[in-house]
Parts: sequence; structure tokens; C-alpha cells
Amino acid sequence: HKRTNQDLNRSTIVHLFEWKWKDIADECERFLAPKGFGGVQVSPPSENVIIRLSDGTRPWYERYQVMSYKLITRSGNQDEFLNMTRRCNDVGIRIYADVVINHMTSDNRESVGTGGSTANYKEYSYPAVPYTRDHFHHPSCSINNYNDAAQVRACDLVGLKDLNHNLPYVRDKIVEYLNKLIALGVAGFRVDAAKHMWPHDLKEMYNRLNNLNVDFGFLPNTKPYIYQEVIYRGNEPIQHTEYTPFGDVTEFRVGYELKPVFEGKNPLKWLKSWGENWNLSPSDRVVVFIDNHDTQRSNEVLTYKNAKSYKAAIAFTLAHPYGEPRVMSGYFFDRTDQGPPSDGNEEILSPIINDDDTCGNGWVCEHRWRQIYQMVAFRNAVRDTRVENWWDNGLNQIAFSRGNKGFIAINAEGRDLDVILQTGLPSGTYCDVISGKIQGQECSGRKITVGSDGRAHIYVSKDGEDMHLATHVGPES
Ligand code: LM2
Ligand code: CA
Repeated sequence: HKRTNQDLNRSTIVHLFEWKWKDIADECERFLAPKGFGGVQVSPPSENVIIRLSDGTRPWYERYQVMSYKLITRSGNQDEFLNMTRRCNDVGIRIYADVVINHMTSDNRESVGTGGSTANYKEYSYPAVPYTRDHFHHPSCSINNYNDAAQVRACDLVGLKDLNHNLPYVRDKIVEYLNKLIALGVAGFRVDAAKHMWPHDLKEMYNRLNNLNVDFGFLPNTKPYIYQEVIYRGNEPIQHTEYTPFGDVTEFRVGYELKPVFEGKNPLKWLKSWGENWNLSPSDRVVVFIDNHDTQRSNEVLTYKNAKSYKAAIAFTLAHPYGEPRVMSGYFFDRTDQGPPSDGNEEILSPIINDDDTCGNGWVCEHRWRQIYQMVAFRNAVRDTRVENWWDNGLNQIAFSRGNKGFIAINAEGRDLDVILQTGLPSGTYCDVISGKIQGQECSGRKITVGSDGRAHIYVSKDGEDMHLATHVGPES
């Protein structure tokens, strides 16, 4: 296994944002396993407060307001969670739980949770844990100055009641919750709001976590893979290095940096030095992504709404060895607080699967876009190789190979890319996995003919559906 606890011939975490456990189990079997994905980040499994917006609908962000550590949410209950981890692990797909442990809820109008638990906010009372007033930071204060590390850790994030992890009781409850998830077969955790907790408290809790449950196919003595949400943009006192000694961190700068690049505002040629040389954190400590469920609601990164640049940026992160990749997969939205597609009973709708693999019923299913899932197969095919045969035109056209296993070319310029390039690949006829795929024995996309000298004619039109092409050795060639 790798440090992510994924199988060696797999890679890439897909965040199935707001999906139901039952649908994730189905997706592991029918799509993620055959396409080579390595794992799924699931929405927080812990009971959350039910919030209704003025139009009566439920916002997605209610799931970041914890009522208890009971596993009961709109995604499903504990039995359904277990059914998911069982079925996904059986086909080689790992489950990472998003764990919200920095805080409980804010003062809402509503005080009933998805599992029926209640709370008394004025008293800081959450009887279903139980937590009482003593378990929180007092006096309450709000976070408004990110240059004050103590304030970021001990005050309330957007009004959310802040747990005091200095207390053994609080740590016990959280360790108990995480160990419950481990017993149920998860492979690791995305730690929500890690920046808002003291590193030494997190370390102490992680040290008390059990090994992964061997009943789900993990090797004995395997530790959970932990990646911590630490948003760092530079020039802040709280740095990744405080958290990397005992876990990985989310590298938000990838999304922020690649947006202008793939919009043609910062030349692609600079990607030659992509990685630590861009001041990003060390490759073996980061999860990388173009967007996540928060940033896709901002204007700071590329999302499904900018499909052409978005697909190319994701292809670049999957083709490049820097970091552990995660792909966002969500639903269409107009308003930032808009919750997942749901029916009249507020039940989350299952995605409909169309004949061309895409989704319906309001789900975007970015991970089912051909240009995205076929780059997961690319990444698996090129593992253990380096970036070689770098080429650029001095501006916005680039190409590189991964050893002699894969090749990608990107054209973000206002003119066609039309040139003979060294692909590093063995001679043969390859199928461009961006414009098509192998169906039966036939390539439905463009073909790339590599000569005995490894060179090929590379053409990417300036106004095609996609601004890139890619291919690799293996079943897809
Ligand atoms: C995270 N990482 O550190 C999550 O990725 C992010 O999605 C969470 O915020 C945040 N931390 C807390 O877990 C989301 C959402 C916020 C939302 C909170 C709590 O981005 O907008 O805040 O969840 O539900 C909402 C309202 C906000 C209000 C707050 C408390 O948007 O205006 O603040 O609830 O009622 C008074
Ligand atoms: Ca805190």
C-alpha cells in the first residue's frame, strides 16, 4: 500500500460531496473500481443540525455543524455507512471520512439534529455526546485576525462553538469517534478546520488512533491516512510545517496558482518548475486539487463552470507527480448555500447514470467526465516515472512525458499547437484519452502515431472542445 492506504495500482481521491452512502457503494462497484480510482472522501458522517433557509431548503453547510458523533445524516445511518465501507473496500476503493472536530454548531434557530438529538445553545449543551459548557473555549470570541494564531485556534470560526481540546475529556470523545470510524473500515480522515486546532492537541489525538481494521483488507499495523485542512496562502503565522510532522495537509495554493495559468494570464511555460519551486509544500506531504466544496463557491479557482480550463488544469495535476491528487465531484448550483438535489421529503436524490457515463438529477459528477477519469488511468499507468521530454513554445503551449509511459500536451494559446515532439513513448499508434476512449478495440478519439524515434505529430486546435491531449501505455493505447 501507499501512504494513502490505497492499492499500488490505484490513485486519486474523489470527493463525492453530499452523496448518500448507498450511492457511493454503488459507485465504487460500477465505476470507481474499474476506472482505477483509489479512494473516496465522503461528507461528514456525524450527526448535524438541521437548518432551513428562508425558502425552506436545506443548505449543504449544515453538515459542518455537529450535534453529536452518532453516524446519522442525510447521507445515511451507521448500517449504511458500514455497507459502504464493506462494498468499497471489497473492490479496492478506500473511504476517507471528513471529520468535523474543531467545533459543534453555532446558535441556530433550529436545535434538532439529523438523528433527532437536541442541543441547548445558550448552555453549550449537547447531551448526545455529551458536551457541556465546560468543554468549550470561554469567553467566546470571534476569529477576525488570521495574524493572531491563538485567536484562530481558540475563538469561534463563523460563530461555531469552539471545543477546548486541551481537556482530556474532549480529546477522549473525539478519539472515540475516530476509532469508531476506523472500526467501521475507513482508511483515513480529512480533518476539517485543522488550522483552528492546536497542532500538539491533534498530534496527541492521532497518537491514540487504532490501526486500520484488517477485516477490511488493510495490512496489520496500518495507520489511518490523515490529511488536514490547513489553508495557507503565504504570509500568515500559521504554516503547514506545524502540521506536517504528523499528517499531510491540503495545498490550496494549487488551485489559486493554476487558475490564472489555465486562463492564459500566467504563461504555462513556468509549469516546468511546478511543485516546491513554486513555494508549495513538499510533494510527499500534500493533497492537491483544483477546487473543493468551499472554493468552488468562490471566484478564486476554476470549477466545472469553466469546463475547458478546468479539465486541462485537472489533467495537469493528474499528469504531474507533485502531491496526492483529489478530484471534486458535486452538483450544479446557482446560490452558494444551495444544498444537494433533494426530493419533497428533503431526501437527497441519487444520481441518474446516463448512457455516456455522465450523471443526471442535478449532479455534475465531474469524476465521470471522460477527460477527467481517463487521466486517473493515466496517472496509474505512469507511476514511478519522472517528468521528461519537457517542451514549451516559450509561452502557453507545453508538453511533457512521464518517463516512457505517458505523454501530455496543452495548448492554452490563441493559435493551434501543430508541431513534431519527442513523446518518450515506444513506437505505435496511441489513442488520445482526452478526445476519446477505447471502445471495443477502436479508439473513438484522435490517434497519435509515435515513430521508432519516439517522435509524433502533435496537433491541438486553438478552438477545440479541449485544450489538451494525453495518452499512455497500457490498456488504453
Ligand atoms: C471548513 N473547513 O475548515 C469547511 O471546509 C467549511 O465548509 C466549513 O464552513 C467550516 N470549515 C466550518 O466547518 C461551512 C460554510 C460556512 C458555514 C459553516 C457552518 O462554508 O458558510 O457557516 O460551514 O455551517 C454558516 C453560515 C455563516 C454562519 C455560520 C454559523 O454561512 O454565515 O455564521 O453558518 O451559523 C454566523
Ligand atoms: Ca478551535
